[in-house]
Amino acid sequence: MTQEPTFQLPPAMSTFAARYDETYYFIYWLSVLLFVGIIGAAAYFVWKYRRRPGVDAEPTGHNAILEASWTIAPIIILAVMFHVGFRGYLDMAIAPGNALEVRVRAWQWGWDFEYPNGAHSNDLKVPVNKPVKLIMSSNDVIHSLFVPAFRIKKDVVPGMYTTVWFEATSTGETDLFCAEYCGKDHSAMMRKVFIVTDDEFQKFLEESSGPPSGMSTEDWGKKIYGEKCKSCHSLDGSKVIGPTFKHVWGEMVTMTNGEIVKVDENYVRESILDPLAKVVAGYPPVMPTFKGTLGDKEIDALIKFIQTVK
Ligand code: HEC
Ligand SMILES: [Cu+2]
Repeated sequence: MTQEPTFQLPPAMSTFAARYDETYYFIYWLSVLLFVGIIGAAAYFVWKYRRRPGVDAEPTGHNAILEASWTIAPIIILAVMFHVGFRGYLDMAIAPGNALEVRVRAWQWGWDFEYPNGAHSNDLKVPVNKPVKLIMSSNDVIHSLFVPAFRIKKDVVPGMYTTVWFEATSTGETDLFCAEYCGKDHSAMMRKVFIVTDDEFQKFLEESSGPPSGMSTEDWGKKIYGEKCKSCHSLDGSKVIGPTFKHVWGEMVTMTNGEIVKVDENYVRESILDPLAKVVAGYPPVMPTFKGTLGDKEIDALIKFIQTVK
């Protein structure tokens, strides 16, 4: 659920927000209390011990219990503040292992978000109720990714990677800023974050993927092969972990259960999405499924490419 913004804080749309806001208000109200207490006491003493005719100043003694308590009490309060802050910092620093990884590029002046299937976007799109880890770098100067509603902010630095993670708790949209003054159009680095359901997110991935501009479908298939399949499938006839792709298109292949299958669109597609449905005789059933990592367009490109491996 979106928590409405308050006078001081933006809407709360991530799992971090509740604890973050509690810590903020704890420190805030403590500061108010100390301000009122200290200034109030000072004002009262200024009035009480004002100079009056006939009253002489006397040396004030000293009070060991009072002095010890105003030393020890702040130490305890500061230790509590440190503890709460440090725990929150650790939780925010380390993303859960199952987090969706999105690569972030910042430059003067814009953002690019790249998703696991190679899709790109200029606004950040994420699924609701799922941890998302941003792996960020910059092409030029230092920028900083800031999403107030998620309570996250992290510098984006050239020549290194920084990471930050969050889990959105409600669908909707919110703002993303650059929070590090980075030149003339720094303020133009404002983008949207769209938080959508898992289904909508998968649909977005499918739709926004496709070959990089200027690349043919076939070459794109070859590129995906190089990234995802090459370690197990050769192009030159040699047996690696899985069968070679050389001449495989149109072949009749024997499965472990004796079934003979023709290598066509449907078979390749099934092999990619559900590798255990048909296992080639003589090979271990070790191929991972690419369901969720490869969309229809990628699978079509791979098929196009496999057809050409002669
Ligand atoms: C970890 C190794 C591994 C990876 C990575 C892998 N595969 Fe496989 N693949 C295998 C093995 C082993 C088999 C044979 C057993 C089987 O059918 O499951 C196989 C079988 C196949 C088959 C059936 C081949 C035939 O001769 O009948 C196809 C098609 C296929 N893989 C496509 C792909 C594509 C496309 C990718 C990349 C997106 C890929 N594989 C990634 C290990 C892998
Ligand atoms: Cu910037």
